[in-house]
Amino acid sequence: MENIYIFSTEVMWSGSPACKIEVPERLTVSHTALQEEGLAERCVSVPIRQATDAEILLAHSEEYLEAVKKTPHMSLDELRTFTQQYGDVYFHPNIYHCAKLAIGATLQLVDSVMTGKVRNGMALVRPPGHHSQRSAANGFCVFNNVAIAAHYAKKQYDIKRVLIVDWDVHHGQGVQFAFEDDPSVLYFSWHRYEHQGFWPNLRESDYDSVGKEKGSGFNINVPWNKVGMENSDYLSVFFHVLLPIAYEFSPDLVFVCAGFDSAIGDPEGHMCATPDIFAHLTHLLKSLAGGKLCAVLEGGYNLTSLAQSVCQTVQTLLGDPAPQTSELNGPCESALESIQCVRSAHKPYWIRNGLALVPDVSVAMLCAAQHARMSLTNRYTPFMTFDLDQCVCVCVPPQGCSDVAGLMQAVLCLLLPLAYEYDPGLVLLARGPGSGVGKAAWAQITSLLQGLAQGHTLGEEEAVGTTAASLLGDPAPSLGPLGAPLPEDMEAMERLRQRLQTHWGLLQNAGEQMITASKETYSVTQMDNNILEN
Ligand code: Q6P
Ligand code: ZN
Repeated sequence: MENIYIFSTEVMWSGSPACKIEVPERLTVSHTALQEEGLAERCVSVPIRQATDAEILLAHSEEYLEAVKKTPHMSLDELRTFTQQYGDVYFHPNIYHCAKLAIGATLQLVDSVMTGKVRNGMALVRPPGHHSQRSAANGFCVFNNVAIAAHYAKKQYDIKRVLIVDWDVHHGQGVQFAFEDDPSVLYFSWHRYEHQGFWPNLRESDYDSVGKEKGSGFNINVPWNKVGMENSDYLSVFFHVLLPIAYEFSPDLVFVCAGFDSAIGDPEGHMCATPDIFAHLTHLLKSLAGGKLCAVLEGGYNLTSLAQSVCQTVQTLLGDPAPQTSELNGPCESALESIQCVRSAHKPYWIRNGLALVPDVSVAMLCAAQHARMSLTNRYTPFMTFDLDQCVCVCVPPQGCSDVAGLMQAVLCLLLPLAYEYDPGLVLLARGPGSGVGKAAWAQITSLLQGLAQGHTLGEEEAVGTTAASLLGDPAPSLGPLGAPLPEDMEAMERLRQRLQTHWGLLQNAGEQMITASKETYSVTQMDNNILEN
């Protein structure tokens, strides 16, 4: 099984004076870069097709489809008038044709992934889709490629839960509106917002739009209220917002609205995240849904940054190790504020943390050995250490390990942030005897940690089978929807997170006020002290 990419060779409008950035070169530079990096030849190329009317109608009204159908026959004047009823979109006589191919390519990708022909893939298409609504074009988008594809996948393959991750720098309000009251589709978007000062300037793009009715809790907006967000800010949101919820949700299929205007140098986004961050974002998402991931191009207007980001994404989809991260620290103040707001808006629905973690043990090997020796009587059993000379030792209580929900929340909210910031050269994986960590959870942990140390991971003991499969790039099996961890585990983890966040910025997920309030609520127990003294 291999990865695929799909490339629409049809050239869309060129040189439209109205639109200086959404240009055909976006596709050609991406494609050329994939060829030059030797990535294109490692992919399976799948023929594209046109979408049918019935498929378009999965997300659009009949009136709107009929109206767009007329555009190829319009005069330039008529096109201009037609265009003016929508926001920031430019109709060209050829765009209806291209839009049908963009959907068709996306659906071919879904079919290839769902039938197991390939493991995952990326569709390089124009025009993009995430702003398009039931009866309206918007923001360069005619039809909503990903919304149609999500409907299509649910219908065609009897899928129960779909996750859509929109890392484009603009809010995909079209996708939000399409699934707002639908609990079977979880939509996540981060976007440049600046307190509603940035396009599309919608009140509905803020963190408090969490979904409606039955879909409450299934819409996640992370507004960026400042420009200049960096790798640490993006990772923080993944660790403290998206991944904990996504694991609890347990999707059967993941879509990425893969816009790269969230990368450095983009004239729209004005963000500072580097192209290699997309390797990590991709890697982290590959652990969900048994690796079934469909990335679909949206924005990205700095041609250099775009091409590099596309390569990072495809390379990671192909299973190459993600590049080493460096200089990670905590999120900036504004990002932290957004994270805190989203987390509290979603508290009623999600975000349940669990378990405990031991920091800062220079004699971690001793500690690990000691814990292993005492594993029958000791409440805590180490399950992993990393780096040789300055180890960090993470421990989980035996009863907590059978609680997969708690274990995974600890991994996502404590272990990953800490590990990413620490930036180890080597990851050693060890499951102590009687740790209680099940095979599936272990595979997940192994797979997630392979985003570190350029994938240099050493496993050991009887977990060899699971670890080896994961090291070979087999997707970790899904754990299924996770329930709530034990309350005492949640408290223990929150205490430790708070204590450690002064040294590890990536552990931060709340502002000063919240930290102080929680400190009063929780007192340090003797058990915690024992662990820390060890
Ligand atoms: C940006 C429109 C408006 C400027 C103010 C899938 C990709 C995108 C499109 C952004 C449209 N700029 N008049 O769409 O999200 O990158
Ligand atoms: Zn965009």
